[in-house]
Amino acid sequence: MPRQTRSLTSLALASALALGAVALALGSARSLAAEGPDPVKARKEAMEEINKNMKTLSAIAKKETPFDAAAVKKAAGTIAADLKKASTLFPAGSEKGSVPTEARPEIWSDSAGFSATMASAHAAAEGLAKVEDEKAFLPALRALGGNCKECHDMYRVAKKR
Ligand code: ASC
Repeated sequence: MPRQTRSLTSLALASALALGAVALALGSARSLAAEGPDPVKARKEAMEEINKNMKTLSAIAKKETPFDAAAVKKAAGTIAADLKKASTLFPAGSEKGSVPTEARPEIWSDSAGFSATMASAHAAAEGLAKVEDEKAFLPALRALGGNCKECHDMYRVAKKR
């Protein structure tokens, strides 16, 4: 094969491979969008993990379990990570999902306010994770609980009683 033909052939081959890779990438992006986790489900899972870890922390507050800085760090660190994750799980268009949601429309109409309360809750969880002594534990837990409540009061549908 003349050298020029050979380089054209390898160019054609390289282009075909590159196009194939792009097609594969697009295909997997599309199936991710179609089959990827529902943000409503994912944010509910994050909130449930937060609730579970809040129970661990409130048991310490109620002296049902002894204060343990490592346990506090683990629970509050998990809550902080979940809050960070959850704050990305309210994209435009996720007002409804495949499961019922208690998210209020204010999350999207007042997204700056929503982001600010989420950021504040996240900071409170990080602060709680840094608590080393028992004296600082209750105030830090109350600060986080206050943030949870504030955000729920403004951005979560009121529970029926
Ligand atoms: C929790 C939980 C909440 C908050 C809130 C704090 O453990 O499930 O919704 O704490 O009660 O005020």
